[in-house]
Amino acid sequence: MTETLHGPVHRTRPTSSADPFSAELLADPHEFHEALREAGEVVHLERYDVDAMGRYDTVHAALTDWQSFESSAGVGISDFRREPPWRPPSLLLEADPPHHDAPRAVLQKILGPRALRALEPQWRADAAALVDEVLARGTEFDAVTELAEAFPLRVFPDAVGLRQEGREHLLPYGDHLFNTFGPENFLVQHGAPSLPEHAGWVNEQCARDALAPTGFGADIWAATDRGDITEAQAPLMVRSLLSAGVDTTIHALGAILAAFARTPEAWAALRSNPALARVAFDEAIRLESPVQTFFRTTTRDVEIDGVRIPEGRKILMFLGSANRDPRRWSDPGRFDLHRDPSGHVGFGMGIHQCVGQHVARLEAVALLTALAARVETIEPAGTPTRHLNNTLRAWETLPVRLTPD
Ligand code: HEM
Ligand code: OVM
Repeated sequence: MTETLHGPVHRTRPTSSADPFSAELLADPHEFHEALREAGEVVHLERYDVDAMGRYDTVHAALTDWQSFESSAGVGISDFRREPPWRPPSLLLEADPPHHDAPRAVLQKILGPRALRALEPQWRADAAALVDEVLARGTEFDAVTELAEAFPLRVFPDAVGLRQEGREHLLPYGDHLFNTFGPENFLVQHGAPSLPEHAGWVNEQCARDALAPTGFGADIWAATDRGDITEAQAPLMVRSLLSAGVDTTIHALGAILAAFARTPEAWAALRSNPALARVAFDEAIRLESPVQTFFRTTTRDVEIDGVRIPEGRKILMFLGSANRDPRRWSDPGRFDLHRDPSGHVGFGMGIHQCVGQHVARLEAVALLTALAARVETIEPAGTPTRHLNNTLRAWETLPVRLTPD
């Protein structure tokens, strides 16, 4: 803040009339993000009367300060203090300490790197089998359906312990959920009629006796036997896996495959050094930010760069903009396997940082390693099309041509 002889200077924040949830800006947000970052640390969005952050430092600082920027009033545009949430709030995503602590500790252990080591050999074998099957059918196809969707759907529902019947509900449920973090626009209206059937199935799968005796779901229920969480908490925690664990990884894989298809030198680098798969995953998350935005709510008056934000305001944080802020990243629009993408906020930051990121990373590394072992080149075979979502950045179709070796 600027000090003068007369005391602190209070600026009025810049404003924007743009609608970040319009079809136009969802399809192509980058110019808007740049304008947002250039306008200032905090920008008022007139259309929704919320405040927005697009710079890396500001977003990072707010994500880390959970005491001032809470999640329990909802991390979508809806303010749970004023309107009832459409589903019982998540015990992770939509909770603050101390309520957040126990569910977080339990899930963190179940989804942690040590626990996942047991799954790794099977997931690598599944990835190799999928790549073989896909290549046996042909070398030109839609990478969204054949790879980005097919692989997570092959491994994740089994890892949770879901039954076979009804798995087709997972993707539309997640897609609608991520839409509901935004305003009640065309996307929410389009998905609303079929929500009850998807949500009904998802909620039924959270019961102890609906889940296989082993898997992430059973692990959550086992934590109730130890008294780490209550029996009332377990189903909502299983719901978190089914809410956050499918669409996110599908769109992350889409982002990775699209990045490689348009950056042949990166594919060549991965081929000669498959250990680059991990950095490729995080670089693609930084570049594309499959989860573009989340809100917070101020718990007190906060002052940022001389601008006062009152208590109880909804703040829209643009993770995707922070991840391409030239103040933090050099040549931010470039997919570069030789940069260090760590510190990106594509998984958030602080106490809510994605608890499923090791699952997502393992899926991506398994699939990329299997592809790199069998495929010499990957190139675009047509114009990819976007799938619009109020929160997610996604491909609808991604036509590719592969050259197997
Ligand atoms: C939290 C992104 C995969 C479960 C988050 C957050 C982000 C995120 C940005 C922070 C939300 C916030 O700060 O308000 C992603 C991306 C993924 C991914 C980009 C894929 C590449 C997964 C998977 C799972 C999962 C596979 C489950 C297996 C969760 C849960 C939370 C969370 C439960 C809430 C954690 C908390 O509030 O403590 N994720 N996620 N995510 N993620 Fe992920
Ligand atoms: C949850 C949840 C739902 C959507 C996203 C998310 C990205 C978590 O129900 O806990 O994290």
